[in-house]
Amino acid sequence: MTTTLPDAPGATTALAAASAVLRRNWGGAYTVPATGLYPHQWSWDSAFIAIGLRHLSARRAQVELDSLLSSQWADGRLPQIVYDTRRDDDYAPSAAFWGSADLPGSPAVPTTGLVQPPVHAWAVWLVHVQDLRESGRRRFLERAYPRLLAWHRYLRDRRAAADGLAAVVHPWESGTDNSPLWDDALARVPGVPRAAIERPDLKHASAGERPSGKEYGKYFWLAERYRDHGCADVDPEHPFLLDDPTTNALWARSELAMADIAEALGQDGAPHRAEAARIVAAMEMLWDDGLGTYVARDRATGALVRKATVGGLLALLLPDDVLPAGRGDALVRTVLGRRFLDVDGATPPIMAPSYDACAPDLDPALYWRGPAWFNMMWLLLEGLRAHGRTDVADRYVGPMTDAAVREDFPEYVNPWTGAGHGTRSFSWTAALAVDLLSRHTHPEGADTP
Ligand code: 9WN
Repeated sequence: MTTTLPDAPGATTALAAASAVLRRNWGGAYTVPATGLYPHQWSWDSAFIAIGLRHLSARRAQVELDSLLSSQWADGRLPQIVYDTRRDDDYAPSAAFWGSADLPGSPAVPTTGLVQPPVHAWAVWLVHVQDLRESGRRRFLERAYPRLLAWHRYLRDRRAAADGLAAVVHPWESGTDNSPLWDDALARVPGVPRAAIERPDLKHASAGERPSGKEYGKYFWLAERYRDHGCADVDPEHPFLLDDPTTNALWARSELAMADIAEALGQDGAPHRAEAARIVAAMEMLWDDGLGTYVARDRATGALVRKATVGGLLALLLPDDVLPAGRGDALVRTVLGRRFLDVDGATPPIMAPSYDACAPDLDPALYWRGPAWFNMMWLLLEGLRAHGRTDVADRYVGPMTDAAVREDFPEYVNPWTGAGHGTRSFSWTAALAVDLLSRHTHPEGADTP
């Protein structure tokens, strides 16, 4: 791969295009992921969006996170979706499906009862350090910290088993909805919900790029089951309960950010660092030495789901002094190896596929079963940098941001060609392009070796 960091003039054009997407998708208090396909606020989207927005307006980035944090449930959970009821016919399941107002402890705004991966504390920290003055002036950390504490407490008290790992109760909670990690567990889930299955998503992305009708039946059935048990995390027979590597790695990374936040507020960061170490130690149960990655575990059977997915690599975001000895190197080897970036291969991808490139059932256009996603690639690049591989990370910034702009900020891309799939003008693609272009542009307009 010869392309390296983008040059300054190219970056200026790309930044303008990405900023325009974020402006169009901004609704006054938050940014929708996409105006057609995803017309509400999504939890981990807002965190990634804020990471990009901080370069354009620290205030807007704070407002983005504030609005999500203010939709917190009494038990601390941050909801997967905060609904704009004016658009309730445009996405399914709708606010009417969840009826959150009838559920104990729900916030004043309509939301789902599910959650998404906890990347928020890290996003809050990155937004804070971007503009200390604006953060201080608006008391951003003071407001965010207690809410983040409650959020992490929810994960520990309501989602973690005695062994310390947090489980997801629905594939949507992993953020990697139709990942092959969930196939075997979903096989146990009935596929005929009581509610009619609406698919407004298919107006905005082709059926071959979205989860199937069969999967949607199971998604709705599971959501109904969780809702009908009050979203209370007390259903002993809930048929989908898996320890997710994405959720747990981001939880650990966010605990390190919580330590920074606590210390910036004059409080003790040590309990958060201990919590990160505790989560990482628990994640040993998910380590698959053969694949060189973390995998999922099905709580119903206790079995590991031995499939390599991009989410299994995110522990790379944790520094060597938190990871077990040699683990950082092992993860770097897997990221650069033939299952993902295949740096020594004949046709290396421009971005890491979401699923093992060596798996015969990889589909480069189908959602979380092969395409490359910008948030995951951004996380991998951060992880490579955290492990001293800035040289490698730099090589991907140009190709990745080029693909983002050329394809009109697609939701996901073919990892090898960069061809866009899913919806376009997708907010986190634009936001993370803003972040990469703002931080890693080559000032002279020449290639970096
Ligand atoms: C369900 C909003 C979300 C992302 C997820 C992505 C997709 C939703 C869907 O879009 O999921 O949450 O309807 O497919 O998988 O990661 O947060 O962008």
